[in-house]
Amino acid sequence: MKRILTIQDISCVGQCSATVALPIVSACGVECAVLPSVVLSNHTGGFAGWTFRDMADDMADIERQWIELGVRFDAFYTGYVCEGHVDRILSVMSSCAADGAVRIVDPVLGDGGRMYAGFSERFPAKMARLCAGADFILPNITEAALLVGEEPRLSGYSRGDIERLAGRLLALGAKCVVLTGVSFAPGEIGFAVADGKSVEFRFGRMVTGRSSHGAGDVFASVFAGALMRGRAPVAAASLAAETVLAALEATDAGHWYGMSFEKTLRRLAASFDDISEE
Ligand code: PXL
Repeated sequence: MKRILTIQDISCVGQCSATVALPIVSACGVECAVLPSVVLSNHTGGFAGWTFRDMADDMADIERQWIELGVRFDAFYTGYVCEGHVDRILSVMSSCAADGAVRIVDPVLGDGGRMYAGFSERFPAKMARLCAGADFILPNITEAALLVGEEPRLSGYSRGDIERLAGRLLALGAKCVVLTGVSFAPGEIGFAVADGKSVEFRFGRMVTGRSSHGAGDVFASVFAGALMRGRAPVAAASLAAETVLAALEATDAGHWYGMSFEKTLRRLAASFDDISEE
C-alpha cells in the first residue's frame, strides 16, 4: 500500500483540510499520515472567530524524529499552510522522501477573487516557492492569479486566458498544473490539466445554492489518492471533480460550513474495486 503524508491544518470543526484528507485518501486505499501545520477550533470561512495554534515548532521536532526513525513517504500532499511552514515543508519533502516520491501542492490561498482571512500580501510569493518543486499543483482560478502576481477576476476568463495562466504557472517550475473552477458557459464548471505539452479541459454540471466550502480539499484529496492508485492525471482529476459534484448534491441547502462528502465515500472506495491490489 502506498503512503501519503498530508501537510495541512487540522480545523477541528468544519469539514475541510485534514478532516477531509484522512477519510478520502483512506477510502482510495492509500495510507494517509498527517503533519499538522496549524490546529484551529474551526476553519476561517464564515465562523465569527477561531483559535489558531501554529505547529511550526512541533513540525521541526516531528521531522527530526522521523529522520531518526527512517520514516519515508511515497507522496506529499500539502494544503493550508502559512508562510513560516514553507521551508520546513521543503525540508521534510527531501528528508522523508521514498525513491521517486510525488509532490502534490494545493496552494491554498483564497477563493472567489479574495485571499483567505489572515494571509498577508507576501504569502503568494512564498507559496510560489513551494509550487516550484512540485510535480502537481492544484490551484483554483483565484489562487492561480495570486501565484503569478495577477489581480484575481471572478469571471470572464476565456480559453486563451486559462491556457496563458497555466503557462505562467508551469513557468514557476511545477511539472503539471491542474487548474480548478474553470467555467466558460453558464451551468458548467470544470478543470484544465496542463503539462507543458498539452492543455486538456473537462467540464461537468455546476451545482449552486450549496456550501462549497472545502471543495478544493475534497478535490485535492481524491486527486492525490487516485494518482497513488495509478490513475493518470486527467483521470484522477475527473474522479476528483465527480466526487465534488456528488458531495455538493449530497449537502443540504442549510448546511453552510462544509460539504457532506461523507456520503460519497462508499462510491469513491468502490471506484477502485476494479484495480487489483499491488
Ligand atoms: O478549505 C480551505 C481551508 C483550510 N483550512 C482553513 C481554512 C480554509 C478555508 O477557509 O480556513 C483553516
